Amino acid sequence: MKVKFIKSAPTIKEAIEPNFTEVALLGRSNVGKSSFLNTFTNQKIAKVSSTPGKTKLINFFEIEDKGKKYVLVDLPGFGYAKVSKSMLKDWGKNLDEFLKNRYNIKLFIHLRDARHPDLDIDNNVDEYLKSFLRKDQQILTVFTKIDKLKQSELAKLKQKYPEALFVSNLKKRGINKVKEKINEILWGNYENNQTNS
Ligand SMILES: Nc1nc2c(ncn2[C@@H]2O[C@H](COP(=O)(O)OP(=O)(O)OP(=O)(O)O)[C@@H](O)[C@H]2O)c(=O)[nH]1
Ligand SMILES: [Mg+2]
Repeated sequence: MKVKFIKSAPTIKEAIEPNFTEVALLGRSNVGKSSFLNTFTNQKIAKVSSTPGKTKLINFFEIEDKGKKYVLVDLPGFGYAKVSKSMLKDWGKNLDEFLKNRYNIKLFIHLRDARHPDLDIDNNVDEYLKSFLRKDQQILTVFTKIDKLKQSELAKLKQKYPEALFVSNLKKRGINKVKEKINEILWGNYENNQTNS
């Protein structure tokens, strides 16, 4: 996998041109989004910190995996510690418009903390995304910090969320499955892709 940092945009207005298929990465602040980016890209590309709410910019990365390119959009973490009903309030109207109108986003990756799988704020985000999800878009839930769970707890979580993926950024577990899943969602199988292009 090749990774190229493209840009940090302080606001949506400074987003890059929507020329590539995009994968939007979102999650509650402190969920391990920056850590995930680092393990995913195998580079120290994002700052990891113990002070939540560090990442305020929208970061664009060009990913080349198995000869295909997509752009990973790292969105600011939302709502640390406080549960808010409205994503609008937390994230700002601009981000709301961006998420709804950015037609080249084909996949939303929603990171959730395996230790706190049922937070209102995450459920709200899920509902929010589903409220405008188009037919050509998907949501992939990825639980982080699975190294903090007992085997039995992890088994339970997997049972409850059969569609989700499970990673440990710390132990570098489950990351390849996420890559494979992204490729599968974006490009389907090779034959399909050939006939479409
Ligand atoms: N045990 C464990 N800790 C993790 C994992 N991923 C991240 N952490 C820790 O969780 C804390 C937050 O990680 P970050 O990657 O900075 O989280 P973030 O979501 O980018 O946070 P903000 O940018 O501050 O919103 C750090 O102390 C990380 O070391 C994981 O898979 N397992
Ligand atoms: Mg971060």
